Amino acid sequence: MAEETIFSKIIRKEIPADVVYQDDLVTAFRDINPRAPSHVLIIPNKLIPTTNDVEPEDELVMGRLFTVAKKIAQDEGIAEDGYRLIVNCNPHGGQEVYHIHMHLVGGRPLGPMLLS
Ligand code: DGP
Repeated sequence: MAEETIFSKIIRKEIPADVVYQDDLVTAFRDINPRAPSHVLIIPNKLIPTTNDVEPEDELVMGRLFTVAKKIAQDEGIAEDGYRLIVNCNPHGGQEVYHIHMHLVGGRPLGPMLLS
């Protein structure tokens, strides 16, 4: 059994977060340490620790991350200019919280993707 993270508490509204969207499958809230004017994390309500743990039965929820990212980008007014979606995996990917999350980052030119 995977261990819950602070994100499970955010989903259940047990700790405060700036939640911008929630439905039966996913929750989206503003990153506590924003790297750009818009920085939202979109997560499955179900605990999936990393992309290595995604199973075929998760395809619906993983697809929902993208349709919600599209909606939030529109709501934030950054869809036209563009933005970046990032999913980090494990230590080499820079993952800090082991509840899979998609970063939606935008609101300024982000430059080329960093590999360092
Ligand atoms: P990653 O490195 O991909 O695992 O990113 C984790 C992100 O989660 C990081 O940008 C900061 C954010 N974060 C961590 N703890 C909290 C929290 O308690 N609340 C919110 N809103 N964001 C958090």
